[in-house]
Amino acid sequence: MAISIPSRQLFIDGEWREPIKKNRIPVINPATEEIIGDVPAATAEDVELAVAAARRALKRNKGEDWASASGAHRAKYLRAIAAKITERKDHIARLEAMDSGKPLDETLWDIDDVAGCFEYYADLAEALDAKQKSPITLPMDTFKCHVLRQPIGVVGLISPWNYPLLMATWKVAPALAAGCAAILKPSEMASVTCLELADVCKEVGLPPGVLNILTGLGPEAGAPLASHPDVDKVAFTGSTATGSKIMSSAAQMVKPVTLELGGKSPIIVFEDVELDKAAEWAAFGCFWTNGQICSATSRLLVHESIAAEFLDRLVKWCKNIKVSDPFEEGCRLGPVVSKGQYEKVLKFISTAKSEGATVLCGGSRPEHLKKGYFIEPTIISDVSTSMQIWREEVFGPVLCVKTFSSDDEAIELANDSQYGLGAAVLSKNLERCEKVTKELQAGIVWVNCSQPCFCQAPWGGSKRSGFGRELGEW
Ligand code: TXE
Repeated sequence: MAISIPSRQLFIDGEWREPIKKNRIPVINPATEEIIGDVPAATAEDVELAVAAARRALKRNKGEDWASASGAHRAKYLRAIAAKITERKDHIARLEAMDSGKPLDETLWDIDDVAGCFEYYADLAEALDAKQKSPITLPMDTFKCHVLRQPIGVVGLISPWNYPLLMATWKVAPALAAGCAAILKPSEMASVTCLELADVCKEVGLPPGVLNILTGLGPEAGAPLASHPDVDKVAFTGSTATGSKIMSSAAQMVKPVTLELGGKSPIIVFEDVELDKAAEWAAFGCFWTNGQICSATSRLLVHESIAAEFLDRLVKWCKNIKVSDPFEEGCRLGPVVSKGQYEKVLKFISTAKSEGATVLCGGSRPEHLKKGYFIEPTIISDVSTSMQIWREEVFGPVLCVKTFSSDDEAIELANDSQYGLGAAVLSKNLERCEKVTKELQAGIVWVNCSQPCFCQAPWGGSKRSGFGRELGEW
C-alpha cells in the first residue's frame, strides 16, 4: 500500500527551516509518473546556515561539544537513531519504494542495513575510547608514542539516489561516530527518506548542528557545500563527471575528498560452474536495484565452451523476473528512477543495436505496463570492446556479454575499462578464483556471488571509480 509523502523542511541546527528562497522540488513516483509530494530546495544561503550550525556544534563549551565527547556518548545517539529507524522501518521502506522505484522487498532490506550501519558505527565509536588511551608499541621503551585520533571537523556529504537512505548512512554514521559535524545533501531524485532521518534525529535529541540535512539540486546546493571554505572534507558518491568537478573545487583549498564514482564491473563465468546457480548470480549482480548499482556486474564474460547453454538459461531466468509496481507481491524489478534515466538507458540500447549488437532479451518497457519508467531486464550480445555499451556505465537493467577462451584473456577483458569498482569470479575451483582475483583491478572482488556488501569491509574503487574507502574502520 502506498502512503502519503510527509511535507518537510530543511533540517538545520536541530530545527526544521524553510529554505531561504522558498523553492521546492517535486517528488515523482517513477512507477506512475505522478507527482506525489515535494521536498525543499536549499541554495547557497541555506548551506551557509548549515555550515555555521555544524561549526558551532563542534565548538560548544568543553564537555558539550560533539568533537571532544567520548565515543560512548556519541554511540548512545547512534544506537537511538538505529532503534528509531527500526521502529519506523515499514513506513520508511514504503517511502523509499515510492520515491526511488525500488521493489518494497529491497527497500525493507535497505532500511535494516541502515539501522545495522548506525549500530556498527556505535560499536566503533565506543571502541575509539580505548584506542585513544593505548600507546602504540615501539621498538624501545625509552619513549612513549600516543596517537590521538581527532575528528576532521565539518564534513559535506553528497549522496546519490540508488540507495537513498543507505548511501547517506554510509557517510553520516561514520562521520558522527568519529566526532565530525555533518551536512548531508541527498540526491534531488530521491531524498524523501533522508528527511525522515532528520525527523529521527530530532526525536532522539541529537544535539543541534551535529547533522544538518539539505535537500536540493546539485549545482544549487551541492556545489556551494563542496566548495565552502569552512567545510573540512567532502565525501561524494555519484557520477564520475560530478566527482571530477567536486575534486577540482576541493583542490582550490587543498581539501580532502573521498569519491565513490561510476563503474562497469565485470563478472567472469568459468566453464566449471553450476550453470543455473551462475545464471542466477549473473542476473542478480546486474539487475538488483533495477540495475542502478555503481558496482553492478554489467559486463558478463563467459567461457566460450559454455556460452550458448549459459546464455540460454540466463535469458530464461530473466524472462521470469517479475517487472512491476514496487508494491506488487513478488516484484523483482521496478522502474528506473526518473524520466531522464529511462531515456538515457533506452538510448544506450538503441545505440548498441545501431552499432551491430544483438538484444537477446528485453530492450524496452514491458508490454503489460503502460506507464512508469520500466525497462525489462536486457541482455546484449555481439558486442565489441570499442562499443559504448561495453565501455560506459548504463545504470539500468542492461547486461552485455562477451566470451573468452583462457583465464588470461578473461583477466585482460575484465581490466580493459576506465573503471575499477567491483568484479566477480564464478568457478568451482577456488584456487583459480583466488589467482584471478589478485589480477583484477577492482576495489572489491566477489567469489561465486555478486553484490553482497557488509559494513565491516572497506568499500571503494580504483581508476575512474574514485578513491578513498567507506565502511569498516576505513
Ligand atoms: O549523478 P550526479 P546523477 C551515475 C550513473 C547515472 C549518472 C548521473 O551513471 O546515470 O551518474 O546521475 C549532486 N556539485 N551515478 O545525475 O550528478 C547531486 O545533487 C556538487 C553513479 O544523479 O553525480 C547528487 O546528490 N554536487 C552513482 C549527487 O551529486 C552535485 C550513483 C550525485 O549526482 C553537483 C548516482 C555539483 N556540481 C549516479 N552536481 C554511483 N557511483 O553509485 C550534482 N551534484
